[in-house]
Amino acid sequence: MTWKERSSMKTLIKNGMILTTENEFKSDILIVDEKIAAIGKNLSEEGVDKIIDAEGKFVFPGGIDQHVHYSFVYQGSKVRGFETSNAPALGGTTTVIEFVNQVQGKGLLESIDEFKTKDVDGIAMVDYGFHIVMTDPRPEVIEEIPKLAEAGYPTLKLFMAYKGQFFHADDDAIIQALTKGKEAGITVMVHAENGDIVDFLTKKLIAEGKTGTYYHAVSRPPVCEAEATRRAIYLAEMANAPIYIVHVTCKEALDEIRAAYQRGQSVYGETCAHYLLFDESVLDQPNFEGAKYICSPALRTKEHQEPLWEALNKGWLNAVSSDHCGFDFAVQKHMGYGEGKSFADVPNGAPSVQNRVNAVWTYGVCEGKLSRQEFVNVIAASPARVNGLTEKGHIAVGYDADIVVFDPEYRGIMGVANSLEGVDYSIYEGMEQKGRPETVLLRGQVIVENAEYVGKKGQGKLAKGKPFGSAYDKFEKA
Ligand code: DUC
Ligand code: ZN
Ligand code: ZN
Repeated sequence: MTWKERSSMKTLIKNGMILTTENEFKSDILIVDEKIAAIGKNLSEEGVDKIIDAEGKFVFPGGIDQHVHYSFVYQGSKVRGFETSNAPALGGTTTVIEFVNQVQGKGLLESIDEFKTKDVDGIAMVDYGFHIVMTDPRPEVIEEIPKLAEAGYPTLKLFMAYKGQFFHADDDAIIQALTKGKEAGITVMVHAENGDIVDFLTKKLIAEGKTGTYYHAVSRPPVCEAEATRRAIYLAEMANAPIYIVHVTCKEALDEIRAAYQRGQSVYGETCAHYLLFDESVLDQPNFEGAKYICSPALRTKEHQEPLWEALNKGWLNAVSSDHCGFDFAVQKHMGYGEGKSFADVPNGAPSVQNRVNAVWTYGVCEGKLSRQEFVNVIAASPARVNGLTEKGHIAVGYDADIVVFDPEYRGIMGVANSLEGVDYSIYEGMEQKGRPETVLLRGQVIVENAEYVGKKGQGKLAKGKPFGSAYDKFEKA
């Protein structure tokens, strides 16, 4: 074998039903090294190193989870990090985008670089990108915003909630980020909850002795999300910039997004699998077990779920993310349960990165709420476009060979026993799962085989995003 032959690895996926956002068709896929090289029927097996039989299987682009927290710290407690990023791989997600908090006193890129060097390089098992969370909007930091685009990080997030925490952002910071960001095609994202309302209601509930986990939902009702969503939309209109609302949960916020969308404004959002599948009743459990479902925004009543599915169908929301945040239940209970403690002391977050794709398939596609094309759109294609990942999220020649071969016949039960998330519980415990990723390829390399993770630590690479992602489609590009 010559050096040239050895240096190129060929894999053939045969006879799978390929899913795209537009259609589905039975075909073979030839992968050469990291890229999809050909798609067609009866592709030649000559010189092929590995053949994957996908007869009877669906083949779709590796999931892109644009909303994960592997670095989140709350009152000194830290989530599980990238050492557990084999969990998304097993669940059919090949790229995650992490929210990195800007360290106070440091720059935006400096904060990302520090986290990347210390906690991601040599560890990540799927590809990754970063959204910086601006926490310290000094003039020189605002000036730095366009540099994010050059570095391959074309998004920036602000937390309208969490009053009193260092990462809370006021309207001034949002206006400045929108105005500066649009110069360079940076998409500004917001966690839209009115921090003052949450603060006011939390204090009131605690003074009334209402400290149990259910009151988390009472402390941050839909109106507090709707108000912040509306405000963010108007701030974006004033700045003539697009805006992206993360984890939309309720009808009232959707009303604001839909109205803006219909006015022609560039407003998009995502929801998360848990808002589609769970309602606030799970917060009301004995032994503080409801803490497992304390995430923000809070879970809502059931009546909000159908409008969220509808919004995904209509394109007012264009992604289903996980908002993965892996705090142990033991930590949540320790922090929030007992004398002088309350729901407000519980670190917020739901571990959910592994089950996102399976949950949307089982409870979306199999229940007739999403077509298979919409499924591909919300779990991979649209997040790729929003984040400028122009070589991911689609099965076509020239794209990264991030591919899931999915067995639709599998039946199983989700839960912590099958989880690689490294957390001591699963919000999906005991729920039925229909179908599963049988083989997963990351840039042409098999990282899941026979539904077992077989990849290597450090195999994940930085996936740089291009500026002017799809939230800018209605704008003239600079
Ligand atoms: N919400 C959560 O539930 N966890 C992390 C951060 C957030 O906004
Ligand atoms: Zn958030
Ligand atoms: Zn989040």
